[in-house]
Amino acid sequence: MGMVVNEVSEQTKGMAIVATDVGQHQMVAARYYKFKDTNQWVSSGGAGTMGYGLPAAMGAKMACPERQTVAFIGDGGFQMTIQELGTCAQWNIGVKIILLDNNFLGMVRQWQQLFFERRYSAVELVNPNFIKIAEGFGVAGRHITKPEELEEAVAEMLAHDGPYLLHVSVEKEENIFPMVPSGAAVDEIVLE
Ligand SMILES: Cc1ncc(C[n+]2csc(CCOP(=O)(O)OP(=O)(O)O)c2C)c(N)n1
Ligand SMILES: [Mg+2]
Repeated sequence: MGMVVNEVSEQTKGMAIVATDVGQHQMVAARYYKFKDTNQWVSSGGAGTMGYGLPAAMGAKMACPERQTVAFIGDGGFQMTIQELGTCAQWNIGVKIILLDNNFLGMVRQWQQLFFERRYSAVELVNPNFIKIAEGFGVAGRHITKPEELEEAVAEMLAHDGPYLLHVSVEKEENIFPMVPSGAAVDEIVLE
């Protein structure tokens, strides 16, 4: 995930408006995007409203149509407002969606792994074909699975005129740190 955010950061020179959904990808985006300006970060923070990422990115793009606007979204939260792809197509809202797909409700899986001895419950996702869904709504896109494809795929996405879905299959059980365990104080932060 970090590699993907880093590539987008490099190719947008740290100047894109960055929206996120909620979960591991949100923390990864916060860590690895090298922000160069103010008012670039559109995220629900600790409020944790899954489904926020895509509509938030659309609003930002409509307010600043001349700015490159990217949205980092997880495979779980994307499915909460995926129908907004139709709005993107209808009004040609040129948001660039980077779907970081780990086949899990990753943030919850991480907690179950670290604090409940990997007793996974209701965190594995059986996902639809996201590119076909985008196609159905009239939104262009591409699915990549290998690091070698990343640089060119990000360039293609950024050069595309109009909304675009870049579906990236990532490591399924990657963890993101630092994190503060539930009920713990900030000085009990877990670094790795
Ligand atoms: C509407 C809503 N339901 C449930 C949650 C609890 N929650 C926080 S992160 C998360 C998992 C998100 O999974 P995904 O969108 O795939 O992102 P990932 O963590 O895998 O990057 C869940 C279920 C939430 N924040 N909001
Ligand atoms: Mg996920």
